[in-house]
Amino acid sequence: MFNAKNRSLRKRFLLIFTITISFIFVGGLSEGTSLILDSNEMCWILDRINIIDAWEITTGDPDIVVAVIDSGIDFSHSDLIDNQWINKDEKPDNGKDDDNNGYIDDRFGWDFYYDDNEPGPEGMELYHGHGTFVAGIIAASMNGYGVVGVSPNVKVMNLRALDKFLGHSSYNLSKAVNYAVDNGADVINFCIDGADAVAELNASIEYAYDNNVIMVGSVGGFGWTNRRIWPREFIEFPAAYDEVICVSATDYYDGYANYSNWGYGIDVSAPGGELADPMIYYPNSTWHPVGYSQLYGISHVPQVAGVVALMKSLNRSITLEQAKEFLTTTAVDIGDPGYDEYFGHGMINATAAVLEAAKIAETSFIFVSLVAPLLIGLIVFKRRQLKKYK
Ligand SMILES: [Ca+2]
Ligand SMILES: [Ca+2]
Ligand SMILES: [Ca+2]
Ligand SMILES: [Ca+2]
Repeated sequence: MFNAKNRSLRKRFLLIFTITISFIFVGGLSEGTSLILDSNEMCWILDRINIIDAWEITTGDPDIVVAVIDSGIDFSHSDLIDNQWINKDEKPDNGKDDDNNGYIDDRFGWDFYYDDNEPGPEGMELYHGHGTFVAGIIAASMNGYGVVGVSPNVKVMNLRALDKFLGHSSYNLSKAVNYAVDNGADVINFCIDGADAVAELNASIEYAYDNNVIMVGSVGGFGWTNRRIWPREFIEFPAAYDEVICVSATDYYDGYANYSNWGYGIDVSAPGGELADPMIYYPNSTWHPVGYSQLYGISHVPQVAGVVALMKSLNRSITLEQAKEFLTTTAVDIGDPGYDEYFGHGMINATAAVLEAAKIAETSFIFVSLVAPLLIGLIVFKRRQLKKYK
């Protein structure tokens, strides 16, 4: 009698548990995001990649981290200040490596060029504009002013590896990649070309891949080079690695940007702007030392990295292979019909790609919320039955 009552209580508990968990997860997934968006924040590039409806699904999870390996980011910028990755286990300015990661006082990332703990501006150096611009394309805040990034709620890890002339050593790049992996990055953005595939960098790229850190890079190119005059039919490292999603740049009219390299191996394309009237045709983003600026040729990579960050926000375990599949199968075909050597599979479609990622997220939510509790219930039931007949 007592046992039967106990059993029915247990069954009832399992049922309530299952229903509650289901509502928590289904509720969490379908909850709409309130958008505080001013239409002036929307640069034309965001229309081209069809982002608006993706933001109804997610504007990014603050636990997702995109490492920007670049010239350093000015996080005192009011449109970026909320999205700075902070190494919480590291106490600043005490001269100690509190989290024991090999870097002293790396509260806000690391400067791999000067090998110090200040990756952002220490003065008014213009070269920090590059990294600041990239960070804004990824994650400028949706706050009603300035600009807005593709994934405005994720965090950006500031890893400076470029020198004052935006050049770099592949050795510093490899150290920055290792740092990103070891300190919790989910995505790495390379607005960098011309790296050498040295052994250290090969190993770091493999290390990031093995730890499911998704990397995005540029096919490469020089701003002043017209491809018709000086053909540049090759993909530069790090984008040339199989483990890095390779992105080419489009112009204002969705044509091929004439400063960009090309070649088979490009996965997708995204708007990079063009060498014409800057006020109309250049993408707009956050800048250092002042406010905002227009620049062509570097926005294509961070837009794709931002979309990958949105996908990871729905399900952190999404792999490179899945991210590539979602991006390439939903891309809008431009240029010659089908895959081509200028646009790869085509212009990214942020909303469609994020919807694909949401399907995976739903499947795992359904497993956790419905299937898993039922399985547990079944096991408990079977065990009790076995005990009864012993
Ligand atoms: Ca440290
Ligand atoms: Ca410290
Ligand atoms: Ca803003
Ligand atoms: Ca095509």
